[in-house]
Amino acid sequence: MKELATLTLNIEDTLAFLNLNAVKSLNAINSAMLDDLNEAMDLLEADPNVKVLVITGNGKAFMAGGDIKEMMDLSPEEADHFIAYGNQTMNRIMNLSLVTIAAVNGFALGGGLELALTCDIRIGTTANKIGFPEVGLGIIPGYGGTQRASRLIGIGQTKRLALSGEIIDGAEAHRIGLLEKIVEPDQLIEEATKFAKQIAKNAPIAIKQAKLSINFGSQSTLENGLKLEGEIVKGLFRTEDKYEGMNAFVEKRKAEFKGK
Ligand code: CO8
Repeated sequence: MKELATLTLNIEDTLAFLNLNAVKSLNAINSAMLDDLNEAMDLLEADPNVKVLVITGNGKAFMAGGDIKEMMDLSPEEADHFIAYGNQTMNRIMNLSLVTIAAVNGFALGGGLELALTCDIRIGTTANKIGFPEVGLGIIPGYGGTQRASRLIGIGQTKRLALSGEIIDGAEAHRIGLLEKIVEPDQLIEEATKFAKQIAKNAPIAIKQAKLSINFGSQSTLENGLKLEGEIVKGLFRTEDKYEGMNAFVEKRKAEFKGK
């Protein structure tokens, strides 16, 4: 277990659990947390055994957004740095080669929703309060929210949230596709862990390549996306895991993947 000022990172074999731990400020994201997120990613990238990362928040919030107390006195120049550093960190999380699951507890507002949007999968709860309240503070989502939300739930629902500051509950977030799964609050970590294990038991290279193909496709033309998918699937036919997976099916046994 690695304990940093604003979060803890716990690696358990193929799974890792990152708990935001700035409970007094409802895990509001500031420069210190950005530093810690980057340090956590350094550790994760150095451990090739980890297949799935679950991110959650300690206390009653996943994250209540950017740290308003840090942002309020920033000059426009200082804000430039805060915005660039935040975006660089969010992009780094999105492009991690391991699979990321946001186990969204309680509030996920502003930057908190933006962090959840960098993850591959969002599991929420019936007790969630989710939204983009930034326009009420005189700004807009600045850690990729307007772009990533539009790609996930469409322009209309993104405008609904980002222009009004409306806070929606977990059921509504699930209905519009902002959460892929929804459970009761006391089942959140159990469900996220179960799903993480389900992902981690699959062929490691295939998991990574599926993520890459989907992420690339969401930012490119259909033609280019299909081209990349074709290259990837051809490449996977050269892996040992492809032989193992298909042989195991025919031999009616459990596949033993090696990530080769
Ligand atoms: N920043 C700093 N401190 C916060 C934040 C925050 N975003 N949210 C909560 N806190 C603090 C409170 O100030 C309070 O501290 P204290 O005890 O010292 O007064 C403590 O956390 C507990 O909060 P509350 O007492 O308010 O708890 P409640 O349960 O009454 O309310 C809410 C919970 C509804 C979540 C409420 O705290 C709230 O509305 N928070 C702000 C939500 C918000 O507006 N988020 C968007 C922030 S902007 C943003 O996310 C942009 C990110 C990227 C920006 C990049 C461009 C610069």
